[in-house]
Formats: sequence, C-alpha cells, structure tokens
Amino acid sequence: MNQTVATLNRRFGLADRLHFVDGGAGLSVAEIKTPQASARVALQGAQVLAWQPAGQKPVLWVSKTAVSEPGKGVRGGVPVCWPWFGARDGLPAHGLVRARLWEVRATTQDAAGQVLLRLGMTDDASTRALWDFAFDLELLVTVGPTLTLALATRNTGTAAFAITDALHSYFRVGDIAQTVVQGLDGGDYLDKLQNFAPVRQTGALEFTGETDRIYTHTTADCLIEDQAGRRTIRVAKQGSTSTVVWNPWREREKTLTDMAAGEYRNMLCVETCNAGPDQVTLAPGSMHTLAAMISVV
Ligand code: TA6
Repeated sequence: MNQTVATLNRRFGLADRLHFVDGGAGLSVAEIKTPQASARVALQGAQVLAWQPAGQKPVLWVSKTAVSEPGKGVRGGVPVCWPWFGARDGLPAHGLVRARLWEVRATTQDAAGQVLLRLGMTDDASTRALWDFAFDLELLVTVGPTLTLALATRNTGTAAFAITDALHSYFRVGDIAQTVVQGLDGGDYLDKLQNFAPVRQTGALEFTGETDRIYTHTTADCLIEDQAGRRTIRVAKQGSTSTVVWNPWREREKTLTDMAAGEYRNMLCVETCNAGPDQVTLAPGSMHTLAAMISVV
C-alpha cells in the first residue's frame, strides 16, 4: 500500500475538493473543502479531526496539545474504537484500529455536492496476534451539511465473532457547565465512576463533575444544547444501541497527558456505540454497520 501524499493525490485527489497533505511526522491527512463544509481526516486511525459546516464554528474538539505521531491516536475528533470498546485485559484500550494506518479505497463527490471518502482495512498477522478473526472493516465518511460516519464490519472468516464498537466523537462546547444533553431521559446507564453500577437517568443530562457513562439499549438521537456557544448539535445514529457520554473534568484531566489544563471545559464526548452488554455478533459472511449522523440544528 503506497500512501505517500503524491501517490494519494494522483489516485484519489478530487480537484478543488479533496487533497492529501502531510499532517506531521509523515502521516497523511485528507483535507476536504466544499461550499457546504470543510473537514480533515487522518489516515492513521481513520480519525476525523475536523468538520465545519458552512457558516458554523468548528463542531469537533481536538486538544491543543495534540501531536501527529505514528502509532498514537489524537485526543479529539472521532477516534474509531473497534473490535472492542473500553479496556480489555493486557490489550490496547478501545481496540486495535485507532492508531493503525487505514488504506484509502475510494473518493467521490455525489450529486448533492457531498464528498465521500472510503477508508478500510483487513486482518493481517498483527491484528491476528491480538484478535484472531478474519474481517474487513470500512469507514465511509460523508462530508456535507451533515457529517455521516458509517463503520461497516464484515466477517470474512469461518467463525462467528462478537464486537463492541464506537465512533468516539469529541464535540466542542462553549462551556461544559452550561451544556445539556437531551435524548437519554428515562434510560439506564452503567456508571464507570461507580464500577459500572446501573443507574436510571431522570431528565436531561447536566454536567457538574466527571461523567463517564454507558447508556445501554438506546437508539435515540441526542441533542447537545450548548448554551454558551448558542447552538445545538444533533447526534443521530443507526446500528447502535448504546451511547457513551464522557467528560473527564478537572481531576481526571490531569491524568491525561494529551490534554492541557482546563480544556475539559470546552469538550464533551457523546459517542455512538455498541458497548457494555450491547454486543454485536456476526456470523461468517455477515456485516454490521454502525453509523453516526452529526449536524448543527
Ligand atoms: O468513552 C469514554 C472512555 O472510555 C473513558 O472511560 C475515558 O477513558 C475515555 O474513553 C478516553 O479513553 P482513552 O483510551 O482515549 O484515554
């Protein structure tokens, strides 16, 4: 797979719409610009780093301290967690693919003027050493007035496997203390801060301290009401039965080397997932797609 910037631009560049640049440390990034929106997508991790619809401020949050480094995901944007979400004994947190290089499979512009970028990967000896299954994984990024991310898992082997997965989206907010998430009222969550004890959500979700929750069995859209930023972000989804909500707040932030002091005030993760008990089992030959549709409403 030759993925130098020059080769990528020759094979996949779209005049005036999509080109590849060196995002630092030789890691290629697709830069997309249309009259509808702009975006940046790193091939390492298939990580969307930026999305800004026309007339809006940037929607995704990325830490000021983020650096482009081989083998390390960026704190922010939309990391892809797969084939497991969260911790797993002796194995990398959040799965195998967020710091691996993905291949570019296709780029195109559709009739509505949206730019589509298709990234993928398959199993190899290094994935087999950590997770012994055959797969094809593809992320289709559609950049327009809505940012759509569709993560398709295909079981290309002869044994069934179970996955959890997440589009771990980090959003920019004006002030976390004046931010409210709607859409989870009446649902149950597993609270990581209480050793994953189940808790019932009552009313809208407000933020007064560290928050790290897996809302289970929910297919609802979430609305992030950013009062200080004077806007609402909608996170709609398909193929997802969990939503994770995370903000590290002041103390936990100090343990994260890739966040600067106080940055927690301007970020919030509302993640489109299948997590905790919400596993997806794929028989040989079958496929599952996890999708997030993000828009400013
Ligand atoms: O999605 C929430 C979470 O799993 C938190 O528990 C927190 O650790 C966060 O993700 C970030 O994980 P990371 O491995 O990127 O430091």
